[in-house]
Amino acid sequence: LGEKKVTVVFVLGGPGSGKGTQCANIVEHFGFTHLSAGDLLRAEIKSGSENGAMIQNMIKEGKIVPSEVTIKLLQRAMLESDNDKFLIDGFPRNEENRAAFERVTKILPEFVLFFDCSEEEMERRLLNRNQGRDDDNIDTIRKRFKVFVESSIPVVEYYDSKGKVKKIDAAKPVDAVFEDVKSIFSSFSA
Ligand code: UP5
Ligand code: MG
Repeated sequence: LGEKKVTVVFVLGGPGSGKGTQCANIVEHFGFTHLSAGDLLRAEIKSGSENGAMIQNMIKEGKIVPSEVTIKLLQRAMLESDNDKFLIDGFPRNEENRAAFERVTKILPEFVLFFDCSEEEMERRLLNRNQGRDDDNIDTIRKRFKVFVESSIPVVEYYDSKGKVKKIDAAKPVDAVFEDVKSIFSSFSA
C-alpha cells in the first residue's frame, strides 16, 4: 500500500455468525469501510475474471481461495478507497492467509473481532438467509463449518495469544450483539 497508513480490524467468526450484519452497523456508527473478502470474491466471479471459475468452485466446496487472489482484491479495495479505516470481514481464514497478508501488506490488525456462535444457530441462519448464495445449502454449509474449525479457529487462537482478540457472544439478537460491538469500538476510538 506504499505511503498509505491504514487501520485494520479483522472481523472473524463462523459462517452465519453475523459478520456482514454487524459490519454494516459498525460502518454507520464508526466510519469504517467494510471489505468482505467473500463479497470481493463473489464480485470477481461476476466480473468474468480469468479466476472466476476457480473461485466459484472453491466457494461451492467451502474451500479457501489461494491467498494471492484474495489479498490482491483486498489491497486494491484499500487503495481505491478514500478512507483509512477498514473492517476486513471473513479474512484471514487460515494461517497461510494471515502470514501472507502480513508479509505482502505489512499491515497488522488493530484488533480482531471474533463472533462466537453455535453451529446449530449458524446453520439455522444460513438455511433461512435466502439470498441465493451458491454455498447456502446443507452440504456446503457442513463443509464450511469443517474448514472453519480446522483452519480458521487456529487463526483466532494465534491472535488470542497476542492479546488481540475481542470475543463477542454472537448468538444473541442482532441489536444485543451490536450493543457489545459498540462498547468495543467506543473504547477503541477514545
Ligand atoms: N443474522 C445475522 N445476525 C443475526 C443474529 N444476531 N440473530 C439472528 N439472525 C442473524 O448473517 C447470516 C444470516 O443470519 C443473515 O440472514 C442475517 O440476517 C442473520 P451474516 O451477517 O450474513 O453472517 P456472516 O457471518 O457474514 O455469514 P457468511 O455466510 O457471509 O459467512 P462466511 O464466512 O461463510 O462467508 P464469506 O462470504 O466470508 O465466505 C464465503 C466463502 O468464500 C468461503 O467459504 C470461502 O470459500 C470463500 N472465501 C475465501 O476463500 N477466502 C476468504 O478470504 C473469504 C472467503
Ligand atoms: Mg458475510
